[in-house]
Amino acid sequence: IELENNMQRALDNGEFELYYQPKISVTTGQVTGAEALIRWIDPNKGVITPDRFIPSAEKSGLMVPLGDWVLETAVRQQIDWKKRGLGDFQVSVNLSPVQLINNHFEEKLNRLIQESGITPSKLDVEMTESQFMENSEQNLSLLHAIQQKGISISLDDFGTGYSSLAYLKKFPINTLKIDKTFMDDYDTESGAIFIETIIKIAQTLNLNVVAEGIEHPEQLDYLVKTGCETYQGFFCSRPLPAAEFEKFLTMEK
Ligand code: G
Ligand code: G
Ligand code: MN
Ligand code: NA
Repeated sequence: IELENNMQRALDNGEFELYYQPKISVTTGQVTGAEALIRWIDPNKGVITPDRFIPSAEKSGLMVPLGDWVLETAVRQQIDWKKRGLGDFQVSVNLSPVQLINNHFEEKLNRLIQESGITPSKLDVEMTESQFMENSEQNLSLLHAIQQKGISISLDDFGTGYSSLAYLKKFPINTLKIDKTFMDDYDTESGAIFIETIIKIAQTLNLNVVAEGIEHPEQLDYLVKTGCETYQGFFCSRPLPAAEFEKFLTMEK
């Protein structure tokens, strides 16, 4: 309860901040996107990471307004970077399942697109496998509607949940994100087989593929050989506050 009260106050006081981690082209090294990752900057405790407050936000009902704030902030940021000539790339936002269950989600997206003027294809939403499977019938039509607006949909942490190949076929998905745990094992025979099989599945289904958690140059060398187009990871950059992310963009150019 105390945490919940504190979170509501933090939202009112503007203590939440979005950090951004670049998505990088494996072949060109260019920034192709940015994943928004929320942080709570508590005046006393400093930076609090989302695994410490998202679960209670989901239980308390605060996740809906907090998720709205994340979407609005990320969309505004995309447009601001575009206007300032820093880049016109896609921003990705992680969605919580409670945001999808909320009846007004589609309406909110429509309003956000209209009021902000963002090109819908510059917005990407990331969801985990378990999120796709919960309430799958309701989600299916909502996700189709989201994709029909031109927004893209990424399947996050792919391979760690219980998704079956049937889900990949049935659900509107643009991108598979290969979970870090797979990328950690790239240098073992069976590890490489898993990664390459996921990439093959993505190619077969015409999906984009992003490798997550790339920390070492050897992993990037490996990715070049596999045909994976995009990666994310500390090797290129940690998630950064917007101002630092902008410095990173300027250095890249
Ligand atoms: O950035 P970090 O590794 O601390 O993120 C931890 C977890 O929190 C990840 O699973 C990430 O997807 C999730 N997360 C980060 N930002 C958001 C957000 O804005 N909304 C939701 N629902 N989850 C987020
Ligand atoms: O669940 P999701 O994929 O949205 O979570 C992304 C989380 O992974 C972020 O919290 C981010 O801080 C973390 N992350 C991103 N790149 C790396 C990396 O190279 N190594 C590690 N250990 N974590 C990473
Ligand atoms: Mn993610
Ligand atoms: Na992930």
